[in-house]
Amino acid sequence: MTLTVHRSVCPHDCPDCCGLVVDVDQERVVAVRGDPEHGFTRGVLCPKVSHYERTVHAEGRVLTPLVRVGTKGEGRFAPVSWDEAVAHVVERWRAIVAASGGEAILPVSYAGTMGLIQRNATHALFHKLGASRLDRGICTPAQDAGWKQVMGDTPGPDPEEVVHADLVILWGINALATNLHFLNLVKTARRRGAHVVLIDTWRQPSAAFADQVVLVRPGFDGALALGMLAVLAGEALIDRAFIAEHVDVEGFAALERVARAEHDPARAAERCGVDAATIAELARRYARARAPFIRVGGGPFRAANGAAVLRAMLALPAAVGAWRRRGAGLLASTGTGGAVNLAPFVREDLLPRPTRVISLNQLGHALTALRDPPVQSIYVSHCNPAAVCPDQGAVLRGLARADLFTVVHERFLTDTANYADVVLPAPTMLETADLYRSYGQFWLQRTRPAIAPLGESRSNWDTVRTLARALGFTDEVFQRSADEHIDALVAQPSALRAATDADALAHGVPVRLTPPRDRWLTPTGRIRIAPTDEQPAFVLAAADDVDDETKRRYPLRLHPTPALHRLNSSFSERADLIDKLRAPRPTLRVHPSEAAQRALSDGDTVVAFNELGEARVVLVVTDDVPPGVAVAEGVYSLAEAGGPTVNTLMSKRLTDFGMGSTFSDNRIELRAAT
Ligand SMILES: Nc1nc2c(c(=O)[nH]1)N[C@H]1C(S)=C(S)[C@@H](COP(=O)(O)OP(=O)(O)OC[C@H]3O[C@@H](n4cnc5c(=O)[nH]c(N)nc54)[C@H](O)[C@@H]3O)O[C@H]1N2
Ligand SMILES: Nc1nc2c(c(=O)[nH]1)N[C@H]1C(S)=C(S)[C@@H](COP(=O)(O)OP(=O)(O)OC[C@H]3O[C@@H](n4cnc5c(=O)[nH]c(N)nc54)[C@H](O)[C@@H]3O)O[C@H]1N2
Ligand code: SF4
Ligand SMILES: [Mo]
Repeated sequence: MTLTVHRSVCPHDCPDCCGLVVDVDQERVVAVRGDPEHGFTRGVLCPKVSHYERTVHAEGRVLTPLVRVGTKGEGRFAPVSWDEAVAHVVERWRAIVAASGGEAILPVSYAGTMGLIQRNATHALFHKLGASRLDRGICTPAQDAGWKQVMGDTPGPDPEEVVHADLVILWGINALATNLHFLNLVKTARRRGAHVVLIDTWRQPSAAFADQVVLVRPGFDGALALGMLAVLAGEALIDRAFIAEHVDVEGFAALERVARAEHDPARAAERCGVDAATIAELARRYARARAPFIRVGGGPFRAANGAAVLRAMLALPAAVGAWRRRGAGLLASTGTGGAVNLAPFVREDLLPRPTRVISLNQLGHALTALRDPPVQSIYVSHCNPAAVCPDQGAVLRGLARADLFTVVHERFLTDTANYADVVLPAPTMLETADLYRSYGQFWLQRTRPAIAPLGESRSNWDTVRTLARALGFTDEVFQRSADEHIDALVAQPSALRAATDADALAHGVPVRLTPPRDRWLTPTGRIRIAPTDEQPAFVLAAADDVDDETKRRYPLRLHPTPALHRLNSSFSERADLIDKLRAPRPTLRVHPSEAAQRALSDGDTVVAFNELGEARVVLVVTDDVPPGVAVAEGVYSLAEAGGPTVNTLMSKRLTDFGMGSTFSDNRIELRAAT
């Protein structure tokens, strides 16, 4: 056996963005290991990716183009050549554009791969076609919007500095499953004496690594943050010198007044469910810490008041002047977008006119209700909307439409691919070239294929080029290979890359970005705490704002959350990982009192329902979840669930800012399955 060794990067939607070392024996990947020379991930991988060769060479890989021979959803296909598949797609698209205009076509893509080239490959083509545009805001745009309102374009703090923290607050993040390498750094900090607090709605698995667990009422983190601020203000724990120098003084004073007048610990406790003494103690501990580091996840911001909640949290590091101290601050996303300007690749200028924008969170509505023109074709790439979108009932009704022409570019026959008219075969990241930046650390890395694309699979970008050629598009953007685009992208100047070694980057070595640390990238050059136009009352206005009748009918707040052995809907091809899941079938975790009230027991198959639909789940009765909350771990396929999943219970409602999903903000009721 003659092994060749290659460097690569994990492409999944995970803040860690691990560096990989790949062993190849004659076009067969035999091992995937962590890259010990990667400064953030240091040779460690999660259990999903440490045997990625099993995914690359999985039996279920789609290796040729396919056309549907069964009914939609059934997943019966026959192989065809690329030429036939492409001719069929182009013929249908030309007819649709001629009859209804480009907006009748909608590209649907998201985070199956995070590589900048493959993830953004489809934009130029669909801009050129004049298609409808997708707003991809299924993940954390409300969090991003809240950050932007307060911190502008300022990058987040460096997660590697958390080892210097003496207080770490994991706020609505399931780090054991979702941010493993950061959690390892938190463990180091803890060994050095840091106090670790977990603030969540349930005792999730990361609680094992915390000294203190604070359970908050879903949606009321803003009330908790303002309660803490009221204590800081009342007990003279605010860093006035920092405020005077770095913060919008009037805005802060306004928020402080509101906090003191309306959010004293007693009132905050009533709202957020954390007792007043704990709020006060947490505030004092925060103020007295030398280096308090807050790491937030996604859960608290996938709610109607998502952006407002982050704004309230961001008042805390400003109040105590944490930002200027090593190992302190608040990390939501590292904000490395400035490292690579994608405009020359995405080519928004190719749009003949500004076409309509459709939210990925409202895909079901778009496919079933939109007119002028109705959506007549979708092109799905690195996304599995049938499994991951809210309002799943509408999504599946839409995908089942006989007159919807659906093209899916995929590695596996996913729930979405099963509804396709045409499936095109996609490679894994080990078969393509790309450039990776992370949203959870500050490393940038370029990759080249470790093996050739398996079977007839073609990368997202090569597929776009194939389609562009067949459509007669001759623009230069479509002429260049992925590597040529990467060369051009990294040749552009960027402040974050100013100190990086271009040669190392070119050779696939992970390189460190250096974000500016000396200023606030806001319009005023100061941290902007309380936007005068959207006053602090906003924090509570939208928290759990449903009427009493709805609360009575649907008493449980549903919290979907990732599973350690899945990455969103990915990895269902892996029997070894399914065996490791906490449950092979979808479960719902509830408190013993909730089960008892409904005469339900642990292990029962139950129906979870609300006005949107019904999903069958296996009940797990546990003290880890407080009354009033129901936790659904992991994304399961329709086949695994035996029908609709909990996504059918999630509404298409959007967040206060950023058009984000409201996955954490849905109510349900349970009954025994008959
Ligand atoms: N119930 C529930 N629903 C959720 C969530 C949850 O926690 N629970 N999380 C939500 C969140 S936060 C997110 S971000 C979304 C994620 O939603 P998605 O981004 O849709 O989910 P993934 O499973 O990461 O990726 C989708 C597909 O991309 C394919 N893929 C991977 N690489 C490539 C490639 O190079 N080319 C092509 N063409 N395809 C590729 C994979 O095979 C996979 O089927 O899900 C959301 N939905
Ligand atoms: N293993 C694995 N890793 C993943 C993923 C995966 O599917 N599997 N998905 C990836 C993706 S796309 C994303 S976006 C991230 C998400 O990673 P996380 O942010 O860690 O996960 P979430 O489930 O979005 O939210 C974390 C916690 O927020 C809690 N929560 C919900 N509502 C509230 C609230 O009102 N207040 C508070 N305080 N907590 C609340 C949830 O109960 C949950 O425990 O993980 C990424 N990494
Ligand atoms: S999923 Fe996350 S932790 Fe696992 S290998 Fe990929 S980047 Fe690393
Ligand atoms: Mo996400």
